[in-house]
Amino acid sequence: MSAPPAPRTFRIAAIPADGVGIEVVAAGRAVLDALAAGSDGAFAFDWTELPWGCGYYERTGRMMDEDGLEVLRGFDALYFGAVGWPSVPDHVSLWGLRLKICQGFDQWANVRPVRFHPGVESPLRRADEHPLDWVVVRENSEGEYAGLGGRNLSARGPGNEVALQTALFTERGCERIMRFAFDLARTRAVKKVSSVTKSNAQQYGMVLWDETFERVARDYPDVTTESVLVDAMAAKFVLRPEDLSVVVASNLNADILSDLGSALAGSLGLAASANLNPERRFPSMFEPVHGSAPDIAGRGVANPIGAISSAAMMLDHLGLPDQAARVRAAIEATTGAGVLTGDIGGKATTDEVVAAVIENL
Ligand code: GGG
Repeated sequence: MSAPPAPRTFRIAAIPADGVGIEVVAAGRAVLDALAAGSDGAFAFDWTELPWGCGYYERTGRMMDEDGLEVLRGFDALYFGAVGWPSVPDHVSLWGLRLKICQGFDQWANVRPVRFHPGVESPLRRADEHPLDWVVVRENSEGEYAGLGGRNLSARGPGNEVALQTALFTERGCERIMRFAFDLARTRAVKKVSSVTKSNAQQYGMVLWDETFERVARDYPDVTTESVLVDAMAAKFVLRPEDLSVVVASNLNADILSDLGSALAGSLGLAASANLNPERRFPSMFEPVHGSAPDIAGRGVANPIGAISSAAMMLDHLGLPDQAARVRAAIEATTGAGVLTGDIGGKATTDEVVAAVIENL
């Protein structure tokens, strides 16, 4: 008789942070724990919850501990909620936590699938006629979010301040995210990569982006390509989404387009995201695309699907693709049965959606 497989325990740092982040991370954890409980001991999650976020900032003057990256470094993955609260300036909270982790751990590929769920009405008229499913691949380490620039008032006097916000495009940064997008496209039914540019107006960084895309594309002759201006791509998301498979874009452009994509799928509350360090030198971080939603925080009505789908992406990353597929199927069964939160036209609470997903596992 062969010995049973050794149990695999994954050490996960949970960082719920702010607002609905607290509710949706609890939701995702409940689903993953239910999955582990049903695995006959094959795998388990060892959670460490960290209290960082805007409340922590109000108490300590820091969004996370000074040695926060050292604390996180040894984990198998990070499970993040949402950052931002009206008491703390948004640029302080974002740079003090989420961007500090993404950039500190070189999580240079941000993968944001746009998925359409059964039972969820899309504002796109043609969503019922075409199977729609595409992925936004966001450059997550430089571009418009390089944090370069400064403000200067010097002798100009009040009302005359100047500010520089400089975008950084490196050939290496462009190339690695584009190769990632092409490799991803090769795993999909439609082998196509759409590059989002603005090189007509941004003649330095975006021209380097375009030239790198053309060069990288030559190594993937089996993958169809197109290069589309960001304004035209916004229109295409609405008018011709069936033409999309993998969309690769710079940090800011992809941030905007992925929100548009999830809104077209029905709600931002549905959208999942993985901040990957593909070389696995550092832990990767999984989080819903949505923010902290102070208007509904603490009421138990936040949509947990984005956070649970992000947990499914984490399962893929941890080498549990069958379990990830089970979670995705349970989500589809839940929305298909009409168990929906208010943002997608239903009346269910966060807990009711979580219970239905667990029931459907
Ligand atoms: N869970 C995602 C989140 O907390 N987002 C907050 C935010 O403002 N993000 C801006 C960005 O991702 O660029």
